[in-house]
Amino acid sequence: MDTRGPLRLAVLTAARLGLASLPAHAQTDKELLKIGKSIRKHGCPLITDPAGNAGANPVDFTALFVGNDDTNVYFVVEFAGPASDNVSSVIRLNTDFDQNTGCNFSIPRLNGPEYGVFFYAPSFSDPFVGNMTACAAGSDDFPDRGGVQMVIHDNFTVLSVPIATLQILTPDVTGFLVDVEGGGNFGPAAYQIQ
Ligand SMILES: [Ca+2]
Ligand SMILES: [Ca+2]
Repeated sequence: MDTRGPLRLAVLTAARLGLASLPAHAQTDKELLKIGKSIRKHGCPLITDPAGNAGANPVDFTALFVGNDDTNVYFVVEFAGPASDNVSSVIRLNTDFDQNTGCNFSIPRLNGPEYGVFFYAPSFSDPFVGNMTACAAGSDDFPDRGGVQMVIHDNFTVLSVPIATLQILTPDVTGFLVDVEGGGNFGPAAYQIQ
């Protein structure tokens, strides 16, 4: 299925709200939540997984939506229960679409990410964008934790990552393969920055 149409719609909606022209870091939680809700309402999920299959893990992933404007890529991660119960998850991004560059995992389909967007229960740690090219990522890999912003609402978490951060390792980035780890491994799926 071609998901680009609905995602483009999500982008247009963000632009109509007057948010696309804001510089990075200018979003309030309210604005980020508004963008996330719009992407979730008007877009199709890029990755889905059933609810109720995570066993004892408090993290039961159900869907990932992705959208972007000129400044940021937005990720909406949906869970079966309250998103505040998410202990630890990571969104991995293979920003050159090459599985032979980036981290080499034991799960072949997940090989090749350059970036990881790590996010946690707020009481545990703030989110950060890490450099995964050597399979080890830290919160100080990029300035200002990679510029990531996060808001948690009901059963979903919205994260924004500046495109400029993705350009640090992949200057000509046009999109990425994305997978989610949180109560299991989901994806990857391809996303083209519009
Ligand atoms: Ca699930
Ligand atoms: Ca790669």
